[in-house]
Amino acid sequence: MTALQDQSFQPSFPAPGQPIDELALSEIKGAILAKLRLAIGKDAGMATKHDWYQAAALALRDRIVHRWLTAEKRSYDAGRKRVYYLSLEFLIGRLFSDALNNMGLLKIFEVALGDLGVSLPELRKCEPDAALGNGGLGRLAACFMESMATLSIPAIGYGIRYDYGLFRQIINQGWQQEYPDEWLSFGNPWELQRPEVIYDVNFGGGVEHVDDKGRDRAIWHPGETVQAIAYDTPIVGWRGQHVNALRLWSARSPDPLRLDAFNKGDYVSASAEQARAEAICKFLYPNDESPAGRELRLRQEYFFVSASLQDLVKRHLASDGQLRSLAGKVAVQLNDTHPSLAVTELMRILVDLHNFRWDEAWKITVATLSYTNHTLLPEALETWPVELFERLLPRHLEIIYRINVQHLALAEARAPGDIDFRASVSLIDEKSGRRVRMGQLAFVGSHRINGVSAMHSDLMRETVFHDLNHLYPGRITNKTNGITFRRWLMLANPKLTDLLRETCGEAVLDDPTQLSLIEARASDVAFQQKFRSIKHHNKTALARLIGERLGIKVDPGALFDVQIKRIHEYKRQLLNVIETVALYQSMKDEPNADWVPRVKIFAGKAAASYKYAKLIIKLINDVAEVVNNDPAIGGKLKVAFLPDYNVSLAEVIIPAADLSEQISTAGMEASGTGNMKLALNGAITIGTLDGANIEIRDHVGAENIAIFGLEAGDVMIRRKQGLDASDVIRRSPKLQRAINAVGAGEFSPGDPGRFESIAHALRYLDHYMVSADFDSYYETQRAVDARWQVAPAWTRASILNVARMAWFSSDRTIREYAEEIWNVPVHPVTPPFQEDEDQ
Ligand code: T68
Repeated sequence: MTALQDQSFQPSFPAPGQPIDELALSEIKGAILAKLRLAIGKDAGMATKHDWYQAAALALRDRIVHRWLTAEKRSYDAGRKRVYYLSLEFLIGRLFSDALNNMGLLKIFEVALGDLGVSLPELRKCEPDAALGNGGLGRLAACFMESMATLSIPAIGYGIRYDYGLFRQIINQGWQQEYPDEWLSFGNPWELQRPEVIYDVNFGGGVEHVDDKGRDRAIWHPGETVQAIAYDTPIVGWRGQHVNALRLWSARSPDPLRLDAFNKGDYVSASAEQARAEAICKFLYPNDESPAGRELRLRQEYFFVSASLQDLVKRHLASDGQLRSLAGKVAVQLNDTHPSLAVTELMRILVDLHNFRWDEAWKITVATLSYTNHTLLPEALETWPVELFERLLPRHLEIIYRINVQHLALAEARAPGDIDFRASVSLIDEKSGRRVRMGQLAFVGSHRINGVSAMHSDLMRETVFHDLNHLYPGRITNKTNGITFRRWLMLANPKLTDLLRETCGEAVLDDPTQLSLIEARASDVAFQQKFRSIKHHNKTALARLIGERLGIKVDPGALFDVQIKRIHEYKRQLLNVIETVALYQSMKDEPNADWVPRVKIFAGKAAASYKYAKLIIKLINDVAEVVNNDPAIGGKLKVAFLPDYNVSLAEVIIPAADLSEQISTAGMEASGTGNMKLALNGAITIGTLDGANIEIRDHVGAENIAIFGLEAGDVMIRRKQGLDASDVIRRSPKLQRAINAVGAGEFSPGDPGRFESIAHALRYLDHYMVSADFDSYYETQRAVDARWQVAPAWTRASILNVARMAWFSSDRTIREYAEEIWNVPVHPVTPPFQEDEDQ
């Protein structure tokens, strides 16, 4: 066994300038070359960059797999409780650098590849950005996987291996266009196919009832079967001490080819079943905050829930022999309502397949499951027509009805005769056709339900889950989101990381609370100078990218104002662009005033069917076209919309940001996580009191964040008064002028009516409070300008943001889930290094 495969081998995380171990270096080089020849089938002389990337990734994977197998064995031998994270989305992005960094092999691979004549930064770009998620929800799942591995929690993430991830966004003449994301076309070196791990997943057919002494048992005779095959991707934790699997299911037909049809020359029908089965894992639904409302989506949900539960039950039976102990050995976390069918599927497994009495099965189910809610938007709360359920999942519908009987009896006991209360908590919505409510189902079937920020969890108790909270008091709890610092600080911002290591000591890599040590240096001129030059370096890289991709020249000395997230009305990119217009108009009025040079940077995708969001993208691009080319403002304002936002682009933008736009309508953003990534990298937040912004303010200090606008309570009151914004517009000449310019086509001279609908909404249908919040936002932006002009004060606030963000590490979040929901122990990382005590 080689040194690097040996389990006692301790990965090294060399500080800058520390020498490399020559023996390990030559071994890595040998491993990469061997992969190139034996796994890729190429010689160094003929290998493409992509071949080198694959070879290096495979060499790294070998080292991870050794640790993975050891970790698996260790946790089984110890009979440890396992966590299963069920999510239809994992927005993992690229894994190469992440895995290298966590294994402590980043430096040595860089040198090894350099010696072989290839550059690591170049190879990194060969890896497609795995976009198996829409936005925050999917990225959170990816951060959680990394933190669970870091904390040595035995866990599996279950999801779907989509052939095509989130669409690729192209901006054509300012409009968004969607193209398929072919992320698997060059193969995927990280995954291991498990042809032997295969489960039948059934749909349709009918149900036969068994008279079995009141056990409610049934036999389901399905009409269709699809097979789920496992693909495992190892997720390595910090310092490589523990590795977990991300297990993604691919669908195929048990009968891939009907030979009779094929032999008759009917090739289409011969593989029709295969096509129908494969459709399940073909696409990630490009929906953010609104359910697809399509049968295929429900098929996806049941497909992955059923395969995952079969898999975890089998594993549990193999180690424990009986299901009675399930909740003691297994915790299943439902990431939003998409896996809610786990409630009914686990009941079906226990009652129909393992002969449990209903009540005992129910206790086990509730004790095993817990559910995370990510949104309060009524249009995003998933429901499915009863008729569709009847056709696709007849037994599950019966189970839902049976759960509902018991549940409504409890409601009746709690509020006798209160029909409205019963209707509000029922699993079936009787108002708009009969529909199954997935949020209610997940709530009733879980022992804990959590929101993702303090405010969001409070609003859950007060609004959508008010009545359910009354019925099951104490179930709702809060787990404020977090982000993995390994990716969002160490990897994205290596220069800042070096400065932090130098200032706080090596322990900062393991324990983010050490970041607070830079507080003492926040006003230190020399430290500020270093800090600023790192930001400038990152901004220069982003400016280069903006130049390359958009042909727009931006000055790295300008204030980089960043809004990067899904395009949605409630996130209010529109507020930002209207303020841009107003600022532009003011600059034109007084071209010689002392304007702070600003670059407004936008990136984000709109759901393909979300017309209004796509129009907002067009408006941003039309405003950019005019502003960027107007010599009258002397380049003081630039607008850049970077296309195809993804994890890799975020890794470049975030370290370069000065100002972080977190400007959602108060009460509408459940948490946000981009807000945390940007603040951790020293951006100052301009934001509303919404989601986790509130907790960010509490941590960084009110003087180091720019808060503006209506609060959630104000928004509710104002909405009740009506959505007409004429009053605020009348009082705000700047707003009036900006809306008029947009509405009259000043930014769309070739199509003057293009943005009339936007102007109309701003005037009369201000549901998202864009007009209502405009003045407050505009003034706060000018206060930001004033602060920017005092560089030491700005830098101090920026440093204090970094120093005080430790709490937003996803390690903290996962520790809370582990202790308060899953009841599993965590094992913090044990650093291999010893601080030199003589120093
Ligand atoms: C986000 N939700 C929240 N949803 O908007 C954000 N929705 O505030 C929060 O920080 C984040 O979750 C993590 O908790 C989403 O990203 C979706 O992507 C989504 C996908 C499918 C259907 C509905």
